[in-house]
Amino acid sequence: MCGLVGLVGKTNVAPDIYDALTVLQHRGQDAAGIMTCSGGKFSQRKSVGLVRDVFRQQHMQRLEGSSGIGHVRYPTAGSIGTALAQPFYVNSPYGIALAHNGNLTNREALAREIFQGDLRHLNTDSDSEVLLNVFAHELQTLGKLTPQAQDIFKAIEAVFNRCRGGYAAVALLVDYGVVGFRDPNGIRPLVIGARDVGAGKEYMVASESVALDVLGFTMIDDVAPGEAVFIDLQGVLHRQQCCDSAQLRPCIFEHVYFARPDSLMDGVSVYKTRLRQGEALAKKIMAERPDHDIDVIIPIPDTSRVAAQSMASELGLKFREGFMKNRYIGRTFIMPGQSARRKSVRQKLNPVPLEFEGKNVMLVDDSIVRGTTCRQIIQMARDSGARRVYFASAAPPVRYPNVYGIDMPSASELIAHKRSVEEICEMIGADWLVYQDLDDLIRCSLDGNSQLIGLDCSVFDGKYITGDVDQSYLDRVDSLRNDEAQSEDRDAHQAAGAVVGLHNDA
Ligand code: PIN
Repeated sequence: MCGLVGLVGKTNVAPDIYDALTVLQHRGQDAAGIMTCSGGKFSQRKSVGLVRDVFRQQHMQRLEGSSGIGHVRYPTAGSIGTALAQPFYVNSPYGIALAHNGNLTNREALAREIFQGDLRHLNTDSDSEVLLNVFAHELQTLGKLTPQAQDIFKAIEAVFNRCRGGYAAVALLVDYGVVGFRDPNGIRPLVIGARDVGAGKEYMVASESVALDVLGFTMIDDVAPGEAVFIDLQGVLHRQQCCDSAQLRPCIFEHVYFARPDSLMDGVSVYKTRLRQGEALAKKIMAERPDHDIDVIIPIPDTSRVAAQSMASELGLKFREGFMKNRYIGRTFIMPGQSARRKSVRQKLNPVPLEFEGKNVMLVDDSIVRGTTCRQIIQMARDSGARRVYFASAAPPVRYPNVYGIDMPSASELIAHKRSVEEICEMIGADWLVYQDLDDLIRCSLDGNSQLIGLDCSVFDGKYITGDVDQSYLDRVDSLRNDEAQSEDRDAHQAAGAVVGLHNDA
């Protein structure tokens, strides 16, 4: 997952983009980048690392201009290293920079078209570079010396016709403004907000509403699926629906894990969704085992806390913080490589023994993906003296790979792939395992907005809503994603990053 920001302001925007990126840091910790535009020139700084490590004072000073875009990224298969940090840039037409969140399912075909038909060069295997080149080509085809909002929207209409998958993007056009767009299914999120300053209105486009909140912007709207927004340098907001067949099917996993709970996504409060998840789990527990002997509900911090709290209150049980988290260690889910993940769990979580000694504990997590960290955590609970260790997942079994921009492991590495709940329970070493039902999870998200009628649930049901994902595509994803392939990729890309040196230290 990645985080995006685009901003057109009245003064230098880099400090606000920096702050917005720190708010979106949970969406990616591998690399960060900012590109700004002033007087017809781009300035950029991008590198690997957290926002606070990538940008130093000297970088910020050089990032001049009242329009800009920013990006935080996490590593996906085949995309690690400084050379792949975003935004990406092309000099023609006009000078365009683009940052992207998501995944194009027809990247390979588009890469061929770009080279053979559009006569453009791609320097990486990143689908963000593909998206940028498709957009640039479509703008170029219009042949306008000075593009108007309608030209930009026409180009984006063509982007939507050519690009499949889940994607949201922000782009910066030299001396024209900032563009934002969201794929025709709205799989990846994007919001727009405004802020009044003395000199007029400033606009921000961002992956999550929380970035608007913290920077003092008022949310205007979610960018609709298949919609594009363009903020020109005079500070005028233009919006247009650029796809006839758009339908809102946002990614349910944003609600499960990725988004911050204080974000509002497509009119749904992520916090309330997670409260509802806990209530639904409690009802399932009462239906499955009305005479259960759970003494205490313990969340596995952080994401599951909200659901665990409402679950405890619905069940009339104690909610206790049994694991203390070292907040200076990154999210394990996006940590590359199995051995690094295993080590980091123990460094990240430490049990409070008095919450476990002699008790039947129900541990709650947002989801079970590989099942490796939860196995360790269950063992930690036993080592701390728990009598019985039960486990609840606020999401259903993750059985299928994600092809829309969430870096799930290959299918063979998903613990629930081709396994029953009983088998999974045994593998993770729990005395009882409860999964959320998919219908309940969907209801928890939809209940927040009556206009929302569907979600992308492919990791749970294997239904890929873009209709272009077949077994051979999944097999290719599988071979790119397993840990062995990823560590080989990492080595290769680190070497390539050093040689290609695409990054430009502003
Ligand atoms: C962790 C969120 N969450 C924890 C991510 C673990 C799956 N894992 C998905 C559970 S946090 S495992 O709140 O962001 O810290 O199934 O791979 O063991």
